[in-house]
Amino acid sequence: MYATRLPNRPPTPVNPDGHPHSAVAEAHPNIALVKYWGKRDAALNLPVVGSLSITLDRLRTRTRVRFVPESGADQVVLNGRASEAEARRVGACLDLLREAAGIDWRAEVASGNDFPTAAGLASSASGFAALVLAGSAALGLDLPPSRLSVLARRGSGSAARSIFGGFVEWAHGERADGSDSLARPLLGAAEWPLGVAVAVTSTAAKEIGSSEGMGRTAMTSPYQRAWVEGQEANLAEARRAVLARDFEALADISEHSCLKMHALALAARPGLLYWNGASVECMHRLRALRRSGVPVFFTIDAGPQVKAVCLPEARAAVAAALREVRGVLEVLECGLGEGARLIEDGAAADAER
Ligand code: 2P0
Repeated sequence: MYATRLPNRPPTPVNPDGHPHSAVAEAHPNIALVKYWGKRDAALNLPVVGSLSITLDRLRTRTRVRFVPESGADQVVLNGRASEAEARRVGACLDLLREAAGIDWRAEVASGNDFPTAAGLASSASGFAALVLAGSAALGLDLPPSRLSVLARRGSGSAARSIFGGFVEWAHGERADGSDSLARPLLGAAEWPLGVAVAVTSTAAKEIGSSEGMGRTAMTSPYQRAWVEGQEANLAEARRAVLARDFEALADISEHSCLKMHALALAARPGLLYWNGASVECMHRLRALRRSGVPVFFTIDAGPQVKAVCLPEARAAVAAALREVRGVLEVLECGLGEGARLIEDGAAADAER
């Protein structure tokens, strides 16, 4: 099993200068039910629309951040391999923490996922949520979750939501500096413990990343304005469904938001086609299940994996049905989980794998 879970507070400083220099955090991916697609500021990762998500339990990223009193480039090891491209993105996010702490030390970051990276399973969401929590604790910064959400957003938009567990809403915010574009928890995981079955239909990295896809969509899709104009009403509908624990209502609005996001992206030039044949077969299978009375709906992000969300008692049957679909490689079963948290440093060796 994993390490003992600690409350969400910085560890006791071990050095006389007031910070421990090293900390480990873990976080889970989240899946949007009302989608984020489009940025009002690409540099600050400010979205044009709010979004609403669920944080998963089983899939997780574990990240160790260690600051060393030297100048030079940050080192980032991701799933056991050094990555210069990630080092730049991670370093830019850590700069925000270094600035807050008044320190210019370089960082050594080791991060591991227990699920396929870059295959539409939101590894950047769990990754940047774990990074800012571990990094801030390593510097002895006692930041509230709301501030961590803003910082995680700078690394990857959807990471703002993985700071929290259960049902989460991320506001687009109004301010130019992004200080009001952060996530907040709506309902705890234990208060409506839905099940999720993720049908993996490809393990290849996607061809067009989300940032590029969003930019192309905003520039060329004729449906961009309708997408932005409809979002507030969709969010209100989903929020109501969550707070009333109304599964049918949540199913309707979630499938609508998913298909609308894909319609928007399909209409870009060139069109963004994130599905493969198995993705489409999975949607048909899940619709048939729902028609037969099984409480389940689908959602799909910027990749070919299909996420089936269901009442917990239906999860085994939903997963079994997805495993029968030709082209499904694997089905990952999860529930709803907690937000990002610190774990004991000594017990976290597998962040270094
Ligand atoms: C979402 N997606 O709401 C949407 C739906 C994919 C489809 O957030 O550029 O990796 O880092 O802000 O967060 C994936 O995009 O993009 C995503 P950046 P991110 O979950």
